[in-house]
Amino acid sequence: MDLNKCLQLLEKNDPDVYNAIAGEENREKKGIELIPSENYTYSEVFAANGSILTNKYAEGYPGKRYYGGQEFTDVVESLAIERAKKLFKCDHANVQPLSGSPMNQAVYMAFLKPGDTILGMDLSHGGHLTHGHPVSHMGKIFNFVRYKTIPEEKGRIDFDELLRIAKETKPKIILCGYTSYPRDYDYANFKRIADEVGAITMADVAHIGGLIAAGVMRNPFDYGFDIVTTTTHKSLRGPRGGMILCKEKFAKIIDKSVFPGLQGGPHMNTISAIAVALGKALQPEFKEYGKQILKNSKVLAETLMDGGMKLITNGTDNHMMVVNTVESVGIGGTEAEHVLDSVSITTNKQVIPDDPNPPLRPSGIRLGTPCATTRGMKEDDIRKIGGWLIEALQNNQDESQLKRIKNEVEAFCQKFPVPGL
Ligand code: DSN
Repeated sequence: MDLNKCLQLLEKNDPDVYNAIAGEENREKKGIELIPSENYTYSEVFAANGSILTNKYAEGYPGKRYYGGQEFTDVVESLAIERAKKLFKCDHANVQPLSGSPMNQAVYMAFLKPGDTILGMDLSHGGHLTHGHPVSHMGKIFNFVRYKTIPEEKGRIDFDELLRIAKETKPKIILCGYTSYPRDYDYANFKRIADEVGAITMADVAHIGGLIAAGVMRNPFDYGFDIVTTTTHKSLRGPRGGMILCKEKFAKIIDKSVFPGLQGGPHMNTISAIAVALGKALQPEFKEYGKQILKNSKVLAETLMDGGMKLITNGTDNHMMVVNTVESVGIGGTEAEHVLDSVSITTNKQVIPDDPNPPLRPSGIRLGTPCATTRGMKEDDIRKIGGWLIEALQNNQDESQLKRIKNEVEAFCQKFPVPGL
């Protein structure tokens, strides 16, 4: 396969699609991505993801497929499984979920009947749509009961209250995990409460999978967790996909729930690319990468707070932070996202705990450092980015200031090539 030749053919035969892809490449190069769930993947991942494995049906699992011709698909899926088990120190890995939502859905369907109860984090406090928001199908099928954090106390979770709720509602699963929570979890306390009420423990570490793999954040399996789910394209830097990791006693029920329960043919090109990314995550450099993400995140949080920005929970222990833009500069998250887009800093609008405003017009933005770190940016670079971000938000009506900041951001970004291209 010659990927350059493939691109040349695309340019010639479908210029509309080619030009959109080229436009995105240029956008990713010229500005700075601060969306905490994104990353720049590796050249080798592009090669595997765009490979001939796209052609292959492989329903089933290595050694037990429903189609012939599986000698190579079995190799890549087994590699992905073995690497995932080693990285996350677990008994079993299912690498077939197409992405984050189906991966969580497959876990719920494995253990619960419609109407059963799951205890999960409130969306506005950092939980994910699949953790029980009413707009998600999951919220319609299962009875989600939500717990909250105490933002003023560094996002602490009140475990006495959690135990009270768990005793009252008798959940089958106690779920911790998040999409916009800037702290780490106290897995030991979740496990203690789950044991007390006889619930399964599940951690959705989609955002911090790479940081756990790098050994710089806590691993739920070290605290006896039953099930861990993670996406593969965030801090793990792989292709877009999901994984369910679990104890051996749940291996069969999880595999059955993914296929044939929820999905058909696995995307073998993606699975081969997951194997590649996990191979990279096993290298010593990945540990350094994880450490640098956290250092950069701390520095960004400090720079923003020193510049008068109000951060939810007053800081961060992971790769992300949430800024209350209404309190900081008097504009909502949607407007802040647009202002920052106009200076080539990409962020995403974000609800804050118990946000009085709706998700499309929320009170904050969410930021993170995996992308900047992948591009080789270190603490001093992050301070500059934080400075531009504050300046842009504070001068959000001043076209000439915004133009100057955009020029400075784009000139700065040229010094940091996007890996993988
Ligand atoms: N969209 C992901 C995120 O940005 O956190 C979660 O689904």
